[in-house]
Amino acid sequence: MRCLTLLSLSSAVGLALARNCQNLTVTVSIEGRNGVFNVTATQSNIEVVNFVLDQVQQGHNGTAEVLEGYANVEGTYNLSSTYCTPDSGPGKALQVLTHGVGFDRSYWDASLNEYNYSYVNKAIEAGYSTFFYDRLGIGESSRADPIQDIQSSLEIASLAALTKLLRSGSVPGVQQPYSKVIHVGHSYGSIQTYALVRDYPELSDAIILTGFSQNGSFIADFELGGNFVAVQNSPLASQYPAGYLAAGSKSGVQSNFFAPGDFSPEALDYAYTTGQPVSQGELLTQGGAAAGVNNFAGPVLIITGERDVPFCGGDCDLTGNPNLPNIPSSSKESFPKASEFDVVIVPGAGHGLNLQYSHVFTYSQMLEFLGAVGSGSGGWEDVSK
Ligand SMILES: *[C@@H]1O[C@H](CO)[C@@H](O)[C@H](O)[C@H]1NC(C)=O
Ligand SMILES: *[C@@H]1O[C@H](CO)[C@@H](O)[C@H](O)[C@H]1NC(C)=O
Ligand SMILES: *[C@@H]1O[C@H](CO)[C@@H](O)[C@H](O)[C@H]1NC(C)=O
Ligand SMILES: *[C@@H]1O[C@H](CO)[C@@H](O)[C@H](O)[C@H]1NC(C)=O
Ligand SMILES: *[C@@H]1O[C@H](CO)[C@@H](O)[C@H](O)[C@H]1NC(C)=O
Ligand SMILES: CC(=O)N[C@H]1CO[C@H](CO)[C@@H](O)[C@@H]1O
Repeated sequence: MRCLTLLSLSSAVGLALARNCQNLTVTVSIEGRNGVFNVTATQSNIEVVNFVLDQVQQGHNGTAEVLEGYANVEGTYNLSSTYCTPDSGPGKALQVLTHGVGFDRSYWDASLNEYNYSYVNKAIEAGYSTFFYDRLGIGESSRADPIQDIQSSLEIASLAALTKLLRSGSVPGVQQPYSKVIHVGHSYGSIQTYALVRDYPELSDAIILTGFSQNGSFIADFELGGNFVAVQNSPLASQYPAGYLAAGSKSGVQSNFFAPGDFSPEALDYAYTTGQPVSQGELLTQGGAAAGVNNFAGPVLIITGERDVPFCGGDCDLTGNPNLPNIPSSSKESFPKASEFDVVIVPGAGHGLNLQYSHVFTYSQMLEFLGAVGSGSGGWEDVSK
């Protein structure tokens, strides 16, 4: 299926932005070293809350307490995706976008307010192609066991396999191999992007980690604040098996993704009605996945809302350490070889950056960063590399 979308832009120039988008199914054959957990799929809201309470006990590692060992999980899975180029043809580089918990790939191209919040539109306008996909187990992508299969390791393997296919021009519908690929994540998608370039540094030319830090002290706020219920008791019941947790209320979504004063009620409605659940396997494995020294040698931008709950406990600027300007900056030590390492804190923003008023600032910072690191020899349009 192919379709041309014409979008009127409220930009100063008042031009019509033409983009060419196509939905694609990409099949990946992958293997991950997953945890084996002594956990059963939650069947009721009470079991969901019990699961969360087992995860968040202070001084405990709830994951280690149910970990029995590791096993290789392998399989062939479909990733439901959307590929967009400027109307004029393939962009100067391809941005691969990985969404976080609570959303599917539409997070990057929200129809809210006539696509006014769409990051994809901004990236296309700046001359990039974009590829965004539903993570394994989410949205229209393949399902598998939500505890033993849908975990960080297998999902990171899927992002690596997808990137290799895109780089070699082996995805039917993607007209050309891209020699320059940028990876952008949000939240859990940033965790996976971090792991991707740690484990396969050659697969990316630049990364942007949005809604991210490596400080794991605040994940309990997110798990409790989400007011999670069993997916069986949510509007998504027919689309997911037991073992997924869904937001139990709009207030849970507000606590986790929106900061006071930075959003419209319509944006909160949109996030709630388009929301997607999280698997128990993901909750068990997200904490440990963005650890370890990262020898990625390309440019790195971390951009996080000042009032981000899961990664900053609601205040990224309060570190108690005069040498650390904000919590995400502690990742500088994790990237000893990065050619560029920048951190931007979005004033007044919560965790769900793309759906808040501050998205205008967020996107301009992201695209400015890419413009700066992609200029000159070896830059995005230089295909000699
Ligand atoms: C791609 O799939 C999404 C999700 O099903 C749908 O909303 C969208 O309209 C499709 N886009 C195109 C270009 O077909
Ligand atoms: C699995 O967990 C249950 C409690 O939830 C416990 O009774 C059982 O002994 C555990 N099994 C193993 C093999 O650890
Ligand atoms: C992937 O999707 C194709 C159709 O697009 C289908 O034929 C195939 O069975 C699917 N594979 C899996 C692993 O779901
Ligand atoms: C908790 O335990 C898991 C499994 O051993 C490990 O991967 C993770 O890094 C640990 N988390 C912390 C914060 O120590
Ligand atoms: C996380 O951030 C808090 C607040 O700045 C700080 O007290 C704590 O030491 C940090 N933890 C880690 C593991 O960096
Ligand atoms: C990305 C974008 O164009 N955002 C605009 C959405 O609409 C608000 C006001 O309605 C503008 O301030 C943003 O610039």
